[in-house]
Amino acid sequence: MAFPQGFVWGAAAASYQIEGAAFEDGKGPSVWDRFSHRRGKVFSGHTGDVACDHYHRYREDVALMKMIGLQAYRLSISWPRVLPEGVGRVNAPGLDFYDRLIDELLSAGITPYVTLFHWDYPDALYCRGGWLNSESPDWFAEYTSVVTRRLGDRVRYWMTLNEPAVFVVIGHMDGRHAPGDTLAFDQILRISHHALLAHGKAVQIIRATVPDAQVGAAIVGKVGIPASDAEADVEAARQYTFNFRRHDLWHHNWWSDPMLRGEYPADALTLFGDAMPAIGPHDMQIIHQPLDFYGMNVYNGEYVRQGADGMPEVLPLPMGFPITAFYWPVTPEALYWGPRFMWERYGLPIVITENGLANTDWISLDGKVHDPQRIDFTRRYLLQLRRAAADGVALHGYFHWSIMDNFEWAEGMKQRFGLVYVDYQTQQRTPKDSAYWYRDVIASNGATLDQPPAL
Ligand code: IFM
Repeated sequence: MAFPQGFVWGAAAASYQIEGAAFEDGKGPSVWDRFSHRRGKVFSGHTGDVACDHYHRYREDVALMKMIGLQAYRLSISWPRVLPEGVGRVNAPGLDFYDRLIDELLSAGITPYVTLFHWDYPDALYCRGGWLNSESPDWFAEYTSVVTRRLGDRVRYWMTLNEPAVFVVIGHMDGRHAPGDTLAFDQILRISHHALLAHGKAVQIIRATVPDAQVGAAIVGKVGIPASDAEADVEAARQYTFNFRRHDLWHHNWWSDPMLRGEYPADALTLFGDAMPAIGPHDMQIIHQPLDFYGMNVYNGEYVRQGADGMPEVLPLPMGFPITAFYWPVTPEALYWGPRFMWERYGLPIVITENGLANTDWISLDGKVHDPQRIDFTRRYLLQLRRAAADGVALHGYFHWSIMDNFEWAEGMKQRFGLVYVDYQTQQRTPKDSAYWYRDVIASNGATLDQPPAL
């Protein structure tokens, strides 16, 4: 059985994680350039200064994408590479890089899907208050306009923000990601509101500058997986996914209800009370812009049943449950229930903007990289996604995270997520077994998922 006709097969990466050239060709510093150089912030002092050197090796990387048969590639733009001070002066060599990359992709027959913000925020703007500053949505709108006016004649698919829950909370409240702040919850809600306004303004700019644009965002959040087929457990998993019981923003609908319904979830507003920032009379209208697809990053979920008190209850994982090198549980059903719940709630075609496995891959004595776990992980998840399509969920496409090993934020180069192995000393690329396996999956539009892979 194949995926629906027209389903898009891709892979993804992000600017700071692969580009390198962190201080070249007029690029301004980002908060990640600063943070990764602070002692003790990133595993073993790793930085993205060079990363995969994609800035210089993008032609080789696009050739690898073509070899794998990717139909689409999700990339992100480094804001300070394009606008070193975040606003104002445009850095021509920075913009030229993306111009060349897009042309290279198109000439390889690969459709670019561009994310405007995947966390490398201009340090110059951070020094002006960053996302706390009420001007920050306008800064993002200005940046968006510079990018879309240059690339919009060739790029049709756009995403505004990647995983706002992560850069807002892990970056500004937990301090484990750049910029490394530990702000109070009311400040976090203010940042979150500004990020949503930035999204809305950016969508308006994209619509005004790109003919026939297809626009979304890439959201991450809890996914409840019903512990059984019983309707009570399905409902408990749905409630767990969408209902607010604690002061956390790790719910899809914290971001997507304002974007797609023009309102914050009512239970969250009650719970957060006075911590909420003042909301301007037109704010929700600005945030609530029509979108074309629902982008979601899915790595795992939690098994939920209806508890004795009628409330959702998360089941503890049994001892020895499969986990990735990141210690994330392997829960393939998340790629069934996540898309299904979002489709039910928002009615937009789903794009899996990220999904993949962190592993401890290395080059074997035979010179190849054998990664049977990645193949098995991806096969299990994709079979669940295909089940969602069979059950009527409209699916647009799937982007594997990641095309190549890269700088995994606070984990540095410790976690390898790539279909292509990168030797960070030599910058040599080696497609892993999973790259060849994924090539066959793409070529068959998913039909080969039924065949046990030759391991
Ligand atoms: O590498 C990250 C990516 O930047 C955002 N989503 C999750 C991935 C794996 O942690």
